[in-house]
Amino acid sequence: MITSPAWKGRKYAVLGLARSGRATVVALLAAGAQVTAWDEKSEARAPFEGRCDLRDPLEIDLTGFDGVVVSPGVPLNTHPIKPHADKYGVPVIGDIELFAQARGDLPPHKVVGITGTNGKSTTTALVHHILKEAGVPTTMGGNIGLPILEQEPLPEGGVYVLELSSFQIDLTFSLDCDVAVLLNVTPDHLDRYDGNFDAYAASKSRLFAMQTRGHNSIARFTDARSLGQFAEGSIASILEDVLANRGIAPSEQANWPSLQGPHNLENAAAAIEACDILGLSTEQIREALRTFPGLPHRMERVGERAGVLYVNDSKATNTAAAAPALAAFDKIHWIVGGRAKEPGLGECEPHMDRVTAAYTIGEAGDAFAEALAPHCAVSRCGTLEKAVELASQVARSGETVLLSPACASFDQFRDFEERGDRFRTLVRALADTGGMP
Ligand code: UMA
Repeated sequence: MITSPAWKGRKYAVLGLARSGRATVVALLAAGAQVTAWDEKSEARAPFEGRCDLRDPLEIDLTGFDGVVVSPGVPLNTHPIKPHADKYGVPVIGDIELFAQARGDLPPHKVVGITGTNGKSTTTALVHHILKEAGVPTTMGGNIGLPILEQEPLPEGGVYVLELSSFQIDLTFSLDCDVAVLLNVTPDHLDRYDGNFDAYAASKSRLFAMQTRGHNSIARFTDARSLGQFAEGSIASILEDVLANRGIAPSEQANWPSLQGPHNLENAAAAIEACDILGLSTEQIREALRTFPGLPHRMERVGERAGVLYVNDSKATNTAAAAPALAAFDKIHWIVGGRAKEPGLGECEPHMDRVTAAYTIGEAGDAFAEALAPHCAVSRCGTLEKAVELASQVARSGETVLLSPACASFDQFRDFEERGDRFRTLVRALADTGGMP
């Protein structure tokens, strides 16, 4: 666990007791802080019965509190906690800010922070993989895997690789990344920014604003320009220039099985640059690009049944993220829908010639069905269960059943991971009845 003596005797309220909130309470209690914790769900509160004061921070006088630690899933734009804390002058922070505060007590280390609308998880996992293969002590966290405070501190010389969502950056104020990466910014999560794309982009660019002079930033030229450039005094790298500058030819991508598609060339370029800055050799980087195993829920080949390939791309939570999966396969039976982030087919539209049939699910199912009707056969399925069942009956040998929903999962699932896990289970159940290997 990562904790800090600086929290001893301080008072914190923690709102939200899912993964990040739970880890936060445990780390604060271990440091000797006084904690008031709350989650609207009683089952989330239950593990803390008798361990800390369980009261809703909205209902209490926050005088004397040092911070309200809010989970990234709590919508800051609409939730009354922010104005309530403001009334008492108490900062609203997240677990990444607590990590930033704890850094001074950790053995000397570096932090790579990676944000962007799409590609964050792949790039984070890839940087982590390259470092690990090169023998550097490393761990990854943030918007991926275990919450960062739940992890063991790294020994001296370690590198923390953090995937950071805009929700997490909004709750972070002093994270000075040694290397900060902004992969891209396209419309996403706009419900959390009152429909304002500039506010969402500004949230992402704060990762650079928090850096001190001499630290490194990496972004695409267009995003860096539109976001008001890099932090003053940072050492800036433009993503478009990386491959030429670092001696790795774009044609080498053919040797990286889990990094196919143009979007992954950009993700790889960001990882190459970050690892180069951290002092790794081109040979170390090149070797690890070859052995990167890829991520679950990201164009994950779940199996084959009767010659039909089943692919779990549940991580595609907007149309820009789903488009590369559509571009990667032919004769697709596309399972799409959930909670829409934007109207229409967006960046998926140019790939409609690859879709044989579509199976719509979730809140946005009907809207997708209408948008898709001119392009392919559409079945309004409502649920993932129905969609998998129907697609498995219709798809023929050589075709692909692809879950790449282009939507958030929150209308029907806890998160995209639960959605992808359910898909995998459903596909495996088909195997039990139909002989999938
Ligand atoms: N809650 C309240 N009151 C409210 C609203 C919520 O009590 O008004 C409670 C909920 O009941 C819930 C908790 O607050 O128990 C919210 O938790 P959470 O949704 O933040 O869930 P965590 O398990 O803590 O997961 C968070 C990130 N979730 C989100 O950003 C939505 C995880 O990112 C992250 O991996 C985890 O912290 C560990 O650090 C997931 C995600 O879906 C992968 N991210 C989004 C994405 O990638 O698109 C941003």
